[in-house]
Amino acid sequence: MNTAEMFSLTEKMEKSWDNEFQELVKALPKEDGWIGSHLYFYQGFWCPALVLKSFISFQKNFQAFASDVILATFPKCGTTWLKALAYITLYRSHFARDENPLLSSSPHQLVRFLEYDLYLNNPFPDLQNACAYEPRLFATHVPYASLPTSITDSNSKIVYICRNPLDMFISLWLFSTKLRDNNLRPLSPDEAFDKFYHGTYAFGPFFEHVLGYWKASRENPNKILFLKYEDLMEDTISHLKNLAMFLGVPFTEDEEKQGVVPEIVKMCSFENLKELEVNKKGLHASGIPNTDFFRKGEVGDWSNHLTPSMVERLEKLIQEKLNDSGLTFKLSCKTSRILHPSE
Ligand code: PAP
Repeated sequence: MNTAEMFSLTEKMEKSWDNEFQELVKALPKEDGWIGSHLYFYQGFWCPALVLKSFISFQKNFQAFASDVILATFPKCGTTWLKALAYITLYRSHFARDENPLLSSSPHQLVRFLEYDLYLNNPFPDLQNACAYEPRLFATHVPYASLPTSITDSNSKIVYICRNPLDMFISLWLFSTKLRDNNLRPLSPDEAFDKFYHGTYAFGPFFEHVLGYWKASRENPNKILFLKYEDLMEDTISHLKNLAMFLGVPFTEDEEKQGVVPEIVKMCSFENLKELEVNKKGLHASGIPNTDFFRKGEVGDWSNHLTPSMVERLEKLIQEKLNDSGLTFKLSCKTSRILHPSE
Protein backbone atom coordinates (compact mmCIF):
# COMPACT_ATOMS: atom_id res chain seq x y z
CA MET A 1 0.00 0.00 0.00
CA ASN A 2 1.39 3.43 -0.87
CA THR A 3 0.28 6.77 0.61
CA ALA A 4 -2.39 7.28 -2.08
CA GLU A 5 -3.79 3.85 -1.29
CA MET A 6 -3.81 4.74 2.39
CA PHE A 7 -6.09 7.73 1.67
CA SER A 8 -8.35 5.62 -0.45
CA LEU A 9 -8.53 3.10 2.45
CA THR A 10 -9.71 5.90 4.77
CA GLU A 11 -12.20 7.17 2.20
CA LYS A 12 -13.48 3.64 1.63
CA MET A 13 -13.81 3.24 5.37
CA GLU A 14 -16.14 6.26 5.62
CA LYS A 15 -18.12 5.05 2.59
CA SER A 16 -18.45 1.54 3.98
CA TRP A 17 -20.29 2.72 7.08
CA ASP A 18 -23.83 1.31 7.15
CA ASN A 19 -26.88 3.53 7.66
CA GLU A 20 -27.03 3.01 11.39
CA PHE A 21 -23.38 4.02 11.74
CA GLN A 22 -23.83 6.98 9.37
CA GLU A 23 -26.64 8.17 11.66
CA LEU A 24 -24.41 7.99 14.73
CA VAL A 25 -21.61 9.81 12.93
CA LYS A 26 -23.91 12.51 11.54
CA ALA A 27 -24.54 13.78 15.05
CA LEU A 28 -20.83 14.09 15.90
CA PRO A 29 -18.73 17.25 15.64
CA LYS A 30 -16.39 16.85 12.66
CA GLU A 31 -13.07 18.48 11.71
CA ASP A 32 -10.54 18.02 8.95
CA GLY A 33 -7.73 15.69 9.97
CA TRP A 34 -4.05 16.67 9.68
CA ILE A 35 -3.14 13.99 7.15
CA GLY A 36 -6.45 13.85 5.29
CA SER A 37 -9.95 12.53 5.93
CA HIS A 38 -11.83 13.54 9.08
CA LEU A 39 -11.73 13.58 12.82
CA TYR A 40 -14.94 12.96 14.78
CA PHE A 41 -15.40 14.12 18.34
CA TYR A 42 -16.66 11.05 20.16
CA GLN A 43 -16.57 10.23 23.88
CA GLY A 44 -14.53 13.34 24.57
CA PHE A 45 -11.74 12.88 22.03
CA TRP A 46 -11.06 13.45 18.31
CA CYS A 47 -11.20 10.04 16.71
CA PRO A 48 -9.78 9.62 13.18
CA ALA A 49 -12.42 8.39 10.69
CA LEU A 50 -10.19 5.45 9.83
CA VAL A 51 -10.50 3.96 13.31
CA LEU A 52 -13.86 5.22 14.57
CA LYS A 53 -15.64 1.98 13.79
CA SER A 54 -12.78 -0.24 14.89
CA PHE A 55 -12.45 1.71 18.14
CA ILE A 56 -16.15 1.08 18.85
CA SER A 57 -15.74 -2.65 18.07
CA PHE A 58 -12.68 -2.81 20.32
CA GLN A 59 -14.50 -1.03 23.11
CA LYS A 60 -17.57 -3.29 22.83
CA ASN A 61 -16.04 -6.64 22.10
CA PHE A 62 -12.58 -6.86 23.65
CA GLN A 63 -12.38 -9.28 26.54
CA ALA A 64 -9.26 -8.70 28.58
CA PHE A 65 -7.43 -11.51 30.37
CA ALA A 66 -6.03 -10.75 33.80
CA SER A 67 -2.58 -11.47 32.36
CA ASP A 68 -2.87 -9.03 29.41
CA VAL A 69 -0.46 -6.14 29.03
CA ILE A 70 -1.71 -3.07 27.18
CA LEU A 71 0.70 -0.40 25.95
CA ALA A 72 -1.31 2.83 25.90
CA THR A 73 0.23 5.91 24.36
CA PHE A 74 -0.56 9.33 23.04
CA PRO A 75 0.50 9.43 19.36
CA LYS A 76 4.07 10.63 18.74
CA CYS A 77 5.06 10.17 22.38
CA GLY A 78 7.24 7.06 22.11
CA THR A 79 4.88 4.28 21.01
CA THR A 80 7.42 2.62 18.71
CA TRP A 81 10.15 2.75 21.37
CA LEU A 82 7.90 1.40 24.13
CA LYS A 83 6.66 -1.42 21.90
CA ALA A 84 10.25 -2.52 21.23
CA LEU A 85 11.32 -2.30 24.88
CA ALA A 86 8.23 -4.04 26.27
CA TYR A 87 8.20 -6.83 23.69
CA ILE A 88 11.86 -7.76 24.13
CA THR A 89 11.73 -7.48 27.92
CA LEU A 90 8.52 -9.44 28.38
CA TYR A 91 9.36 -12.27 25.99
CA ARG A 92 13.16 -12.40 26.28
CA SER A 93 13.13 -15.99 27.59
CA HIS A 94 11.55 -17.17 24.33
CA PHE A 95 14.34 -16.36 21.91
CA ALA A 96 18.12 -16.59 21.73
CA ARG A 97 19.98 -13.32 22.18
CA ASP A 98 21.23 -13.41 18.59
CA GLU A 99 17.76 -14.08 17.21
CA ASN A 100 16.16 -10.87 18.34
CA PRO A 101 12.72 -10.49 16.67
CA LEU A 102 13.40 -6.77 16.15
CA LEU A 103 15.87 -7.76 13.46
CA SER A 104 13.10 -9.19 11.31
CA SER A 105 9.89 -7.39 12.36
CA SER A 106 9.04 -3.76 13.05
CA PRO A 107 7.92 -2.91 16.62
CA HIS A 108 4.42 -2.26 15.19
CA GLN A 109 4.25 -5.78 13.72
CA LEU A 110 5.39 -7.29 17.00
CA VAL A 111 2.94 -5.40 19.22
CA ARG A 112 -0.22 -4.82 17.27
CA PHE A 113 -2.55 -1.89 17.71
CA LEU A 114 -6.09 -2.82 18.72
CA GLU A 115 -7.97 -0.01 16.92
CA TYR A 116 -5.40 0.71 14.18
CA ASP A 117 -4.76 -2.88 13.24
CA LEU A 118 -6.57 -5.85 14.79
CA TYR A 119 -10.10 -4.41 14.84
CA LEU A 120 -9.60 -2.33 11.68
CA ASN A 121 -11.55 -4.63 9.37
CA ASN A 122 -12.89 -7.18 11.78
CA PRO A 123 -15.15 -6.64 14.83
CA PHE A 124 -14.05 -10.03 16.22
CA PRO A 125 -10.38 -10.54 15.32
CA ASP A 126 -8.46 -13.66 16.26
CA LEU A 127 -6.65 -12.18 19.23
CA GLN A 128 -5.14 -15.43 20.39
CA ASN A 129 -3.03 -15.76 17.29
CA ALA A 130 -2.22 -12.05 17.19
CA CYS A 131 0.45 -12.51 19.86
CA ALA A 132 3.35 -14.91 19.47
CA TYR A 133 3.69 -15.55 23.20
CA GLU A 134 1.87 -15.35 26.53
CA PRO A 135 0.94 -13.04 28.19
CA ARG A 136 -0.82 -11.16 25.40
CA LEU A 137 0.65 -7.77 24.58
CA PHE A 138 -1.36 -5.15 22.66
CA ALA A 139 -1.20 -1.41 21.99
CA THR A 140 -3.75 1.38 21.82
CA HIS A 141 -4.05 5.17 21.56
CA VAL A 142 -7.54 5.16 23.14
CA PRO A 143 -7.98 7.41 26.22
CA TYR A 144 -8.32 5.75 29.62
CA ALA A 145 -11.99 6.71 30.00
CA SER A 146 -12.85 4.99 26.71
CA LEU A 147 -10.99 1.72 27.26
CA PRO A 148 -13.16 -1.41 27.38
CA THR A 149 -14.27 -1.99 30.96
CA SER A 150 -12.76 -5.46 30.83
CA ILE A 151 -9.36 -3.74 30.72
CA THR A 152 -10.00 -1.14 33.40
CA ASP A 153 -11.84 -3.55 35.74
CA SER A 154 -9.55 -6.56 35.40
CA ASN A 155 -6.05 -7.20 36.68
CA SER A 156 -4.58 -6.62 33.25
CA LYS A 157 -1.66 -4.19 33.25
CA ILE A 158 -1.28 -0.94 31.38
CA VAL A 159 1.98 0.80 30.52
CA TYR A 160 1.43 4.39 29.41
CA ILE A 161 3.96 6.72 27.82
CA CYS A 162 3.62 10.43 27.11
CA ARG A 163 5.97 13.22 26.18
CA ASN A 164 6.31 16.96 26.63
CA PRO A 165 3.65 18.53 24.42
CA LEU A 166 6.07 20.85 22.59
CA ASP A 167 8.11 17.96 21.17
CA MET A 168 4.95 15.95 20.64
CA PHE A 169 3.47 18.77 18.57
CA ILE A 170 6.57 19.09 16.37
CA SER A 171 6.74 15.34 15.89
CA LEU A 172 3.06 15.22 14.91
CA TRP A 173 3.29 18.23 12.63
CA LEU A 174 6.32 16.96 10.71
CA PHE A 175 4.87 13.43 10.52
CA SER A 176 1.56 14.80 9.19
CA THR A 177 3.28 17.13 6.72
CA LYS A 178 5.11 14.17 5.23
CA LEU A 179 2.00 12.05 4.91
CA ARG A 180 -0.56 14.71 4.11
CA ASP A 181 -2.79 13.99 1.12
CA ASN A 182 -1.20 15.61 -1.98
CA ASN A 183 -4.61 16.87 -3.03
CA LEU A 184 -4.79 19.06 0.08
CA ARG A 185 -2.89 22.26 0.53
CA PRO A 186 -0.05 21.93 3.09
CA LEU A 187 -0.88 22.71 6.71
CA SER A 188 1.07 25.86 7.64
CA PRO A 189 2.90 26.00 10.99
CA ASP A 190 0.39 28.58 12.25
CA GLU A 191 -2.61 26.48 11.23
CA ALA A 192 -1.10 23.37 12.77
CA PHE A 193 -0.30 25.29 15.95
CA ASP A 194 -3.83 26.60 16.17
CA LYS A 195 -5.29 23.11 15.78
CA PHE A 196 -2.83 21.80 18.33
CA TYR A 197 -3.63 24.56 20.79
CA HIS A 198 -7.33 23.70 20.56
CA GLY A 199 -6.82 19.95 20.82
CA THR A 200 -8.08 19.02 17.33
CA TYR A 201 -5.79 16.20 16.27
CA ALA A 202 -6.02 12.41 16.45
CA PHE A 203 -6.85 11.34 20.03
CA GLY A 204 -6.60 14.93 21.26
CA PRO A 205 -6.90 16.88 23.37
CA PHE A 206 -3.49 15.81 24.66
CA PHE A 207 -3.96 17.02 28.23
CA GLU A 208 -7.21 15.13 28.84
CA HIS A 209 -5.60 11.94 27.51
CA VAL A 210 -2.50 12.30 29.63
CA LEU A 211 -4.36 13.32 32.77
CA GLY A 212 -6.80 10.41 32.40
CA TYR A 213 -3.94 7.91 32.60
CA TRP A 214 -2.01 9.99 35.13
CA LYS A 215 -4.88 10.05 37.62
CA ALA A 216 -5.65 6.36 37.10
CA SER A 217 -1.99 5.47 37.61
CA ARG A 218 -1.85 7.41 40.86
CA GLU A 219 -4.95 5.63 42.11
CA ASN A 220 -3.69 2.24 41.03
CA PRO A 221 0.10 2.21 40.53
CA ASN A 222 0.21 -1.60 40.48
CA LYS A 223 -2.03 -1.60 37.43
CA ILE A 224 -0.74 1.36 35.46
CA LEU A 225 2.90 2.26 34.96
CA PHE A 226 3.14 5.89 33.83
CA LEU A 227 6.25 6.75 31.80
CA LYS A 228 7.55 9.90 30.18
CA TYR A 229 9.69 9.95 27.02
CA GLU A 230 12.13 12.44 28.58
CA ASP A 231 12.71 10.26 31.68
CA LEU A 232 13.25 7.22 29.53
CA MET A 233 15.73 9.17 27.41
CA GLU A 234 17.58 10.43 30.48
CA ASP A 235 17.97 7.05 32.17
CA THR A 236 16.78 4.22 29.96
CA ILE A 237 18.46 1.51 32.04
CA SER A 238 16.68 2.31 35.33
CA HIS A 239 13.33 2.72 33.62
CA LEU A 240 13.77 -0.54 31.73
CA LYS A 241 14.52 -2.37 34.99
CA ASN A 242 11.42 -0.82 36.49
CA LEU A 243 9.36 -1.83 33.48
CA ALA A 244 10.59 -5.43 33.76
CA MET A 245 9.67 -5.46 37.45
CA PHE A 246 6.22 -4.03 36.70
CA LEU A 247 5.64 -6.66 34.01
CA GLY A 248 6.56 -9.39 36.49
CA VAL A 249 9.76 -10.38 34.66
CA PRO A 250 12.54 -8.64 36.64
CA PHE A 251 16.08 -9.01 35.35
CA THR A 252 17.96 -11.66 37.31
CA GLU A 253 21.40 -11.08 38.82
CA ASP A 254 22.82 -13.35 36.16
CA GLU A 255 21.19 -11.33 33.39
CA GLU A 256 22.50 -8.14 34.91
CA LYS A 257 26.02 -9.60 35.02
CA GLN A 258 25.74 -10.69 31.40
CA GLY A 259 24.80 -7.16 30.35
CA VAL A 260 21.30 -8.06 29.17
CA VAL A 261 19.83 -4.71 30.25
CA PRO A 262 22.15 -2.41 28.23
CA GLU A 263 21.91 -4.86 25.36
CA ILE A 264 18.12 -4.41 25.22
CA VAL A 265 18.50 -0.65 25.57
CA LYS A 266 20.91 -0.61 22.67
CA MET A 267 18.80 -2.91 20.52
CA CYS A 268 15.72 -0.70 21.06
CA SER A 269 17.57 2.60 20.67
CA PHE A 270 16.48 5.06 18.02
CA GLU A 271 19.85 4.81 16.27
CA ASN A 272 19.68 1.04 16.04
CA LEU A 273 16.01 0.63 15.08
CA LYS A 274 16.16 3.39 12.48
CA GLU A 275 18.99 1.65 10.64
CA LEU A 276 17.46 -1.83 10.57
CA GLU A 277 16.42 -2.94 7.10
CA VAL A 278 13.03 -4.04 8.37
CA ASN A 279 12.24 -0.49 9.56
CA LYS A 280 13.57 1.15 6.40
CA LYS A 281 11.03 -0.63 4.23
CA GLY A 282 7.56 -2.06 4.68
CA LEU A 283 4.36 -0.51 5.96
CA HIS A 284 2.45 -0.18 9.20
CA ALA A 285 -1.06 -1.77 9.21
CA SER A 286 -2.56 1.70 8.54
CA GLY A 287 -0.48 2.01 5.35
CA ILE A 288 2.12 4.39 6.80
CA PRO A 289 5.71 3.53 5.82
CA ASN A 290 7.67 2.08 8.80
CA THR A 291 10.46 4.56 8.19
CA ASP A 292 8.15 7.49 9.09
CA PHE A 293 8.09 6.35 12.71
CA PHE A 294 11.79 7.28 13.02
CA ARG A 295 12.63 10.95 12.59
CA LYS A 296 14.99 12.52 15.14
CA GLY A 297 14.24 10.87 18.47
CA GLU A 298 15.37 13.78 20.63
CA VAL A 299 14.14 15.82 23.56
CA GLY A 300 14.00 19.56 22.89
CA ASP A 301 13.77 19.58 19.08
CA TRP A 302 10.83 21.97 19.53
CA SER A 303 13.37 24.78 20.06
CA ASN A 304 14.36 24.44 16.38
CA HIS A 305 10.80 24.96 15.16
CA LEU A 306 8.58 26.96 17.52
CA THR A 307 8.47 30.74 17.65
CA PRO A 308 8.89 32.45 21.06
CA SER A 309 5.20 33.37 21.07
CA MET A 310 4.18 29.75 20.37
CA VAL A 311 6.39 28.60 23.24
CA GLU A 312 4.92 31.21 25.57
CA ARG A 313 1.35 30.19 24.68
CA LEU A 314 2.10 26.51 25.13
CA GLU A 315 3.86 27.05 28.44
CA LYS A 316 0.80 28.90 29.72
CA LEU A 317 -1.47 26.16 28.42
CA ILE A 318 0.62 23.48 30.15
CA GLN A 319 0.44 25.42 33.43
CA GLU A 320 -3.28 25.90 33.13
CA LYS A 321 -4.07 22.30 32.16
CA LEU A 322 -1.70 20.50 34.52
CA ASN A 323 -2.39 22.94 37.32
CA ASP A 324 -2.19 21.04 40.63
CA SER A 325 -2.27 17.56 39.07
CA GLY A 326 1.29 16.83 40.19
CA LEU A 327 2.27 16.03 36.59
CA THR A 328 5.18 17.93 35.09
CA PHE A 329 7.14 17.68 31.85
CA LYS A 330 10.80 18.32 31.13
CA LEU A 331 11.31 20.41 28.02
CA SER A 332 14.95 19.42 27.72
CA CYS A 333 17.13 16.75 29.26
CA LYS A 334 20.53 15.15 29.29
CA THR A 335 20.38 11.96 27.26
CA SER A 336 22.07 8.78 28.35
CA ARG A 337 21.94 7.13 24.98
CA ILE A 338 23.67 3.82 25.05
CA LEU A 339 25.39 3.12 21.83
CA HIS A 340 27.63 0.38 23.19
CA PRO A 341 26.74 -1.95 26.06
CA SER A 342 30.02 -1.14 27.78
CA GLU A 343 29.35 2.63 27.89
P1 PAP B 1 2.99 6.63 16.96
O1 PAP B 1 2.41 7.00 18.28
O2 PAP B 1 2.38 7.38 15.81
O3 PAP B 1 3.01 5.14 16.74
P2 PAP B 1 5.61 7.23 18.02
O4 PAP B 1 6.53 6.07 17.94
O5 PAP B 1 5.08 7.56 19.35
O6 PAP B 1 4.50 7.08 16.90
O7 PAP B 1 6.29 8.56 17.53
C1 PAP B 1 7.41 8.66 16.78
C2 PAP B 1 8.40 9.49 17.58
O8 PAP B 1 9.17 8.62 18.40
C3 PAP B 1 9.35 10.18 16.65
O9 PAP B 1 9.78 11.34 17.36
P3 PAP B 1 10.41 12.63 16.60
O10 PAP B 1 9.48 12.99 15.51
O11 PAP B 1 10.49 13.70 17.65
O12 PAP B 1 11.75 12.21 16.11
C4 PAP B 1 10.43 9.13 16.53
O13 PAP B 1 11.65 9.62 16.03
C5 PAP B 1 10.55 8.68 17.97
N1 PAP B 1 11.12 7.35 18.12
C6 PAP B 1 10.90 6.24 17.36
N2 PAP B 1 11.62 5.22 17.82
C7 PAP B 1 12.35 5.67 18.87
C8 PAP B 1 13.30 5.07 19.75
N3 PAP B 1 13.64 3.82 19.62
N4 PAP B 1 13.83 5.84 20.72
C9 PAP B 1 13.48 7.14 20.85
N5 PAP B 1 12.60 7.77 20.05
C10 PAP B 1 12.02 7.05 19.07
